[in-house]
Amino acid sequence: MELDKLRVNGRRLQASLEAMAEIGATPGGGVHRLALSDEDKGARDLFVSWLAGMDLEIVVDEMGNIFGERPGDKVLPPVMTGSHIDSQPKGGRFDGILGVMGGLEVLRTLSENDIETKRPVVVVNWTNEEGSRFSPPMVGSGVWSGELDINWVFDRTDINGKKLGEELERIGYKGSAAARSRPVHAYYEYHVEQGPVLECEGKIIGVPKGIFSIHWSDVYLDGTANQVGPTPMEGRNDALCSAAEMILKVNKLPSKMGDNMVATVGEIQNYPNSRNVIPDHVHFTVDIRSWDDDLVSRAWDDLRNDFKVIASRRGCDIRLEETWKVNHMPFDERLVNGVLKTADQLGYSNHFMVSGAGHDASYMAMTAPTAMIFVPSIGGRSHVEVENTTWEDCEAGANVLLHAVLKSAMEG
Ligand code: HGY
Ligand code: MN
Ligand code: MN
Repeated sequence: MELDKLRVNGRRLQASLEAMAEIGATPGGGVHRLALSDEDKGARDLFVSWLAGMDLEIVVDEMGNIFGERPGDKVLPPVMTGSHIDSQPKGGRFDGILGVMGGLEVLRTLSENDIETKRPVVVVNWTNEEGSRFSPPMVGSGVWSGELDINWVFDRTDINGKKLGEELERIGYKGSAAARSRPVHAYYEYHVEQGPVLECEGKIIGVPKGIFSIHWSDVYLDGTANQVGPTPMEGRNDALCSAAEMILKVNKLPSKMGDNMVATVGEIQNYPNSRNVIPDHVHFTVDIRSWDDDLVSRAWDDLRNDFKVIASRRGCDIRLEETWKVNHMPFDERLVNGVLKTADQLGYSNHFMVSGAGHDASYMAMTAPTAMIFVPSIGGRSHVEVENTTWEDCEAGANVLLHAVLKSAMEG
């Protein structure tokens, strides 16, 4: 077959996504597939069984990253594509998994058409991209790219005190291969946009210039618990009221700092969480994002000072942890322009944009030329059970991925 006539099998891609959506399916139509959970294991096992059925070389590294390699000239660095199988607690049926299934569909299409590529082509599933159960996110690609220390990552615990490294062992995905980068000719990540831009623009393919800087921190407040009835309002050290004031400061931060910043408190625990006890311990998280790294750092410094003033005024002790930060990551111009051109050649409308969502591509771009391909999220929704993308758009994005990967895989 003429290479430019090659197309993916949209029905087969849909069937793969539907099969994966059953693993951890929630009553609300989403998925609950937290990193290193039994559901994550189930989806990993299914992915590996599909790879095994295609005579690919399968490697699982010590971080549980799963690679399926289709042969080419072993001397040449491969082209890699992939994303993540893990999901948010009440996540969507497309976030992450579309990029893993899209990569698998590309390999299936190349194999069934007996296309011999110069370079090997690798599909990858990165461990714990979401960072919801185990913070920080993107640890599989972070360790692989040399940016995160594997022992520090293994010691990260979930809310129940379970360690990441032990959970990886428990589900049988702590592989023997070193989780260390190798030369990669090009990395493409296919993903739902998770925002409203493509739908507003009426475009099918989004091509981000790169990914925002992301800063994660944890705030721990200690006050004084007491009986709510007899204790006067004056002089209370109410940890939850301190947190409430701080949370509103986070919400106001972007209008204060300007630019394209977003800032969110997504997680909070309140103890003892009893209606007739003044709260004495609160933990909450802060997520700050912008294209401008310095603005993000200044925003955190600003916030940290405000938090200390509030805690002192309310007589609470405060402990601040800067948990994780990744700088903004511009993608490879040649690859980005190649994806835009491929979308044009395939007849798909396309839009040059930026990604406010984090992806493993942030770390991959530190080790290899990298680009991403987005397709629209209906209603701009993601990280929710109603996350949705049309099958036609899924197929369109996979066709762009196919030809972007193929072009790079044929380069000498
Ligand atoms: O946080 C993010 O943007 C990604 O979903 N981990
Ligand atoms: Mn994702
Ligand atoms: Mn996500």
